Amino acid sequence: MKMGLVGFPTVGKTTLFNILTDAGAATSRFGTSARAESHVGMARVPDERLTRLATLFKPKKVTPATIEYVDVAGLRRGDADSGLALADLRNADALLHVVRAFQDPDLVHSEGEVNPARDIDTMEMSLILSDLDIAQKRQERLQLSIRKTKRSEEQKELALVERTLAALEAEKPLRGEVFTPQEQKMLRGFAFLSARPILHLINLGEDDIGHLADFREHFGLETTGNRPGTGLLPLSARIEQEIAELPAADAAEFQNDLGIPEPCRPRVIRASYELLGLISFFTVGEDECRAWSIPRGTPARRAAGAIHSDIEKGFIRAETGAAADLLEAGSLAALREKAGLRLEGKEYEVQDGDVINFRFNV
Ligand SMILES: Nc1nc2c(ncn2[C@@H]2O[C@H](COP(=O)(O)OP(=O)(O)O)[C@@H](O)[C@H]2O)c(=O)[nH]1
Ligand SMILES: [Mg+2]
Repeated sequence: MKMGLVGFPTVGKTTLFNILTDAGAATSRFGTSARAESHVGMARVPDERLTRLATLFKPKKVTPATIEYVDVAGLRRGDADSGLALADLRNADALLHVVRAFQDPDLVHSEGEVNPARDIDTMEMSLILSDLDIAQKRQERLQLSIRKTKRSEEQKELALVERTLAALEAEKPLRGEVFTPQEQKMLRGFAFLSARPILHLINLGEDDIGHLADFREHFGLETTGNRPGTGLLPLSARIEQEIAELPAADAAEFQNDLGIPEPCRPRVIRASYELLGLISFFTVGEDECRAWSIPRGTPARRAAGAIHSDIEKGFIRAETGAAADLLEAGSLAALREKAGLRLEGKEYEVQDGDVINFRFNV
């Protein structure tokens, strides 16, 4: 799964991208041009359960779940090139919007004075306008083509496109609209950006770090997080970057002094995972302990496909237990003895934290 970082220039996107992925991309006080290349990096999803399973099995290899982050060049309003940056985002499954809340008199903000609530609305509006453009073009084409041939599929699609247009013209992001699975399939090709779930990261300054707990009231964001498919999370990229560069003991002390309960890296990655609607199941053994990502609600047989299509095709049963129970029992044998392992069929809905051994025919 892929998350795209969006945001105005010099708001801290690349700083954050580096914290999340260790990719070491260059930050800039001047903002990158819209033609600059995007950075792509992988983040390992921190999972206490996997760490503990690994101490139990001592495998040769421990493989966490991952999320891909894409840091695209900053968007400038009215910039003809911003279409390019947006195009880069259309492959992303969800968006991470970095919002500047830090003050820095030497660093001019492209949107004027620092105002996170305004930036969030402006960014949403850019996404809506870009989708509107796509929907209008499609509407015109469909109308032309229907005049010639009157194909019923095209008429169905036109009705759907017009529904999206109505929402977009009312300045409503598409993530708030309800579409049937069939409609979602029809819409997939449009890659509408306002339909993506979005996580707004409020990048606090050194002076504002005391507002980690009350940032909503402080910046007038009381209701923003209640919008559909929308998450909100405060952090200070600059401080986190400094913490990441310190030796572990000093880092913990510095973090404590500032009143930061937990580093932002695991918080952001976990929030991303949640926003993407993902859960993890585990496979365990002496060779490898591994976390696998699947969308919440995935039946066992399809979940097997995350590992290999042959296991999905030849699926017989899923021998399943909970990681917490396995950790408590101390071994698979002990868990089996306590009747903590069940045989589940293909329709079983895999739960977050399941440890699964798939039985299959090849
Ligand atoms: N004062 C301050 N500066 C920051 C903070 N976060 C990022 N910056 C600075 O803003 C500039 C742009 O950061 P960068 O991550 O390249 O932003 P991007 O253009 O959004 O990718 C760099 O000089 C950063 O050091 C912050 O929390 N406080
Ligand atoms: Mg950048």
